[in-house]
Amino acid sequence: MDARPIKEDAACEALRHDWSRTEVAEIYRTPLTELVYRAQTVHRRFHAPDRVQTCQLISIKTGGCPEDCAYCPQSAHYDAGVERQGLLDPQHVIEVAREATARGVTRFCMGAAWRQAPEGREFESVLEMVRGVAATGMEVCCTLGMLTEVQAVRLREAGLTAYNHNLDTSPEFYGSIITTRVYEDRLRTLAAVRKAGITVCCGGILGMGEGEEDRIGLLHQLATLRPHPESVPINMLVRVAGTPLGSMPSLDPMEMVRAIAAARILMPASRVRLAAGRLQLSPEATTLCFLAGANSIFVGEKLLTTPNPGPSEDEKLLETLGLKPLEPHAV
Ligand code: SAM
Ligand code: DTB
Ligand code: SF4
Repeated sequence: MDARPIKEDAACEALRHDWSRTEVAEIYRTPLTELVYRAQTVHRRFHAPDRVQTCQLISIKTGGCPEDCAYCPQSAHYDAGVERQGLLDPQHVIEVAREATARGVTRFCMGAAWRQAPEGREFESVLEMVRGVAATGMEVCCTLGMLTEVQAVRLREAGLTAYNHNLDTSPEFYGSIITTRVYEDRLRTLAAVRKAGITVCCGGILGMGEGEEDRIGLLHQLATLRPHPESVPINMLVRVAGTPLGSMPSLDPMEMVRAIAAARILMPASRVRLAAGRLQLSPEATTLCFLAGANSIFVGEKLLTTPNPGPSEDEKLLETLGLKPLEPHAV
């Protein structure tokens, strides 16, 4: 490897936040081999090309969510057969996190099927989980729905390092997927997270029936956030029976490759995560996603409620490709 990764702060000048939608469209529509070549070139300037961060998810509160996100098996508006589960016991969550560190996981993400983070006893329990997970030395991420500025500060004080809150799709397509909140609500929570000094994890979902223009619109929104989200999850829709998107036609995996490559070029210093949907990708398509600049995956048998490739499958893939998990603390 002749290109040394450069540090994020040193590279800040190279980062642009003023991308026009036309520029994003031009990048997205570049012939695929050229696009992947450009993305890989950028990737090597900013990141160690042989490292992939492994992150683990846990659903700390499952199902019964009042929002109507059309993709989501946890929405109370649909019956996707997800068993509801109240907030887990903090000690149990901390134990699962400790086990994850032993497997080389360096980021632990706690997800809750809430419209917004609650106040009171349940929020205190989440803070206890954050403190316990932070003590393992892993990056600690939560995704709890909308947050107030005060809640964001309290999470930061408990040791939260990242908050996941996805924009999901373009502003134009958003209303076809979710009616119980608006894009602006998402942006407001993202601003509260930033203000509290927590890093932002923000991305979207492909394969929901959106057009190419919507994928471009999502990338444009993400790449014009200032600063860029430190982590950008690109999810491929997991089609769950019982949700309105349960029988969507399958997405061409090359759209995942294009979106990841474009994200890498637009947000060079960010960690781009090949998130949900890996079970629907062949090893070859997954490899192309890594080549396009993805440098993080979720590991473990389950995402929040849906299956994910198991540890043996992932270990085999990473070994075949010669990719190594990110070292602890080497963020
Ligand atoms: N309730 C919180 C919220 O929506 O922000 C946190 C949990 S929610 C399950 C986290 C993210 O998971 C969503 O923003 C969405 O991007 C992703 N997600 C949910 N269901 C999915 C599916 N079926 N396929 C792919 N991604 C999905
Ligand atoms: C993200 O962008 N994807 C993860 C994480 N952030 C929270 C969630 C994927 C959920 C997939 C559907 C499920 O398992 O319920
Ligand atoms: Fe609720 Fe989050 Fe699912 Fe939407 S994505 S229904 S907010 S759990």
